[in-house]
Amino acid sequence: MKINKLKNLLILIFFVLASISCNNAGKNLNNGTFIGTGRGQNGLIEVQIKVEQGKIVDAKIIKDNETPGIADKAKTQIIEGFLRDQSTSMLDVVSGATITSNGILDALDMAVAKSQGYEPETVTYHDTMCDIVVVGAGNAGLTAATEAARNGANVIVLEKMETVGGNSRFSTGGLNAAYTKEQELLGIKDSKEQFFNDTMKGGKYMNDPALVHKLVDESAGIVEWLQQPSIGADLSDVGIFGGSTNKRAHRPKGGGAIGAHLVPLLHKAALDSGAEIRLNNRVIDIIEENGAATGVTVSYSGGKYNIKARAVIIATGGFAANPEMVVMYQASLAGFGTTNHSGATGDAFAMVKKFDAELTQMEFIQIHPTVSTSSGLMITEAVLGNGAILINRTGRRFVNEIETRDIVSAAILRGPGKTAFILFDQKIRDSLKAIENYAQKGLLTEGATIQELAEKLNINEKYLDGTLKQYNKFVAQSKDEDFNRNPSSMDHQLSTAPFYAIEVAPAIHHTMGGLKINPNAQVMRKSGNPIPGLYAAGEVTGGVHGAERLGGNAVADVCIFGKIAADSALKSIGR
Ligand code: MEZ
Repeated sequence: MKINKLKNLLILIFFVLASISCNNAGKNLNNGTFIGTGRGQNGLIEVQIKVEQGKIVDAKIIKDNETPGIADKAKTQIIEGFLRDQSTSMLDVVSGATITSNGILDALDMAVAKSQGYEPETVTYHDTMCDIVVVGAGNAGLTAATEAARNGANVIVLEKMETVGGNSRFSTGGLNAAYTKEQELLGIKDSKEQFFNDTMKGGKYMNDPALVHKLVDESAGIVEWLQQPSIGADLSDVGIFGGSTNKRAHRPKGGGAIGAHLVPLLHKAALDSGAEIRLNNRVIDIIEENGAATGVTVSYSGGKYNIKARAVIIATGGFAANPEMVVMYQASLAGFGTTNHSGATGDAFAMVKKFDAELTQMEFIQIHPTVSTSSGLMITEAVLGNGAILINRTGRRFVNEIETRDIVSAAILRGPGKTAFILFDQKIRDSLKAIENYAQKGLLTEGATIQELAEKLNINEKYLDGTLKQYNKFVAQSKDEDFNRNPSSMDHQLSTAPFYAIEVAPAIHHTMGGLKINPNAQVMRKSGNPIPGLYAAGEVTGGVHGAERLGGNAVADVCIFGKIAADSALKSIGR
């Protein structure tokens, strides 16, 4: 137990340092040669790093079975970036080679962690028991673990990856909540009813209304819960994403990325509350006795073991990084890249078959419209929400930029070259911290004037100039006569030089379908009854978002239903 606590602490320190600054990650390194492994497209990838005087002086891939071609670009680009930054924290996957890229990044993380004294292989696990097992340490799992442990349950969290955070590590946008103190302070008028209606409309009314009511009703509460001093989140800035009538996406001051903010805080809160987090521990089976979930079987580098538990919470995320499963449910998405981390492979679905659990709406898979074509990095919808426009290669707007993602993605894919440019000015850059991350990565094309930008983008400058004049007129009159864009996302005229553009195209982002749950986060059987002892939260579930999820509703979903799953599990065990 002590070794696990120490391990958790070391990982937490590593994660916090890595998330504060890419340069800090090198400060704790011990000299020597360290090997790390990650899972690529065709098996394990092995990397070796060399540390001298606390600095990484060499890094190379020493074993892999990746298919030559685009994977080579990922190998070169990531290793070069890693040596330059001395960390993986600011590196992105290479478009078209997501699984390979994530495998290399995971392997480098492991080698760095080892150079900091963390040796996962030294820990041995045995059969054990606890009150609540949480499967997955993204924000849904970490929220559930925090809530369960601080209410007295003995909690073990099992995470198959090397680090906590799952996809939540990459979420940038915000957490949708209505009727909050933060909105009131900013003079934003909103209502739970409007939030409910927007979410149902975005989901094409295919959502489970009972789950949406729960999401909406608990949203202001979760903003408070996350901001309580013992967790310490800052959700004081409020923006808007596609499909929302009002500004309700809560995020850190200045528009910083919400994932990098919440993951370390929830990780620390879970550990402080007494939850034990076991990384590199993959759940391979859920134990069933008389129809109830009573524990899990876990696989790790030292073998297999069982944990008996009084309740199991599944928080394993979606399946957007499993191309076979994506195509099985939605053939039209063959060949699309993904914004997801490599662990989002939908492992839970096979494990719940024996319970006769119902899977719902698996065919509803979201593509995010604005993923950088040069880096594969998702460009947050907050850039559009804060006032940027989308233009095509003729320099013209072609869609209401803050429509739902299916509509914006389809419009981009209909256009010339199937890509578009997000265009904004210095004022919008100043309004959103997340943009600095894109600037540091060299994703911005900059023009001192609109003419210069047009030239760099190879776009007719007269058309581009005309587009901006027209859009600025719409901002001034607070009415978009061309595409009827929501004026809440038209705060600024695009007139403050310099001007910027990022080329983007759609990629798979979120799997809306999954385990059917009731509003208490109990997993449902096909018969319509809840499965005793089995709870689920976050992207592994289906029904909250219907056919299309609104930006900002995922972070709300994972935190709200993570907490609900814990509360229901606590109740079932009499805590
Ligand atoms: O909820 C999301 O997926 C989201 C807001 C993503 C983003 O564009 O930042």
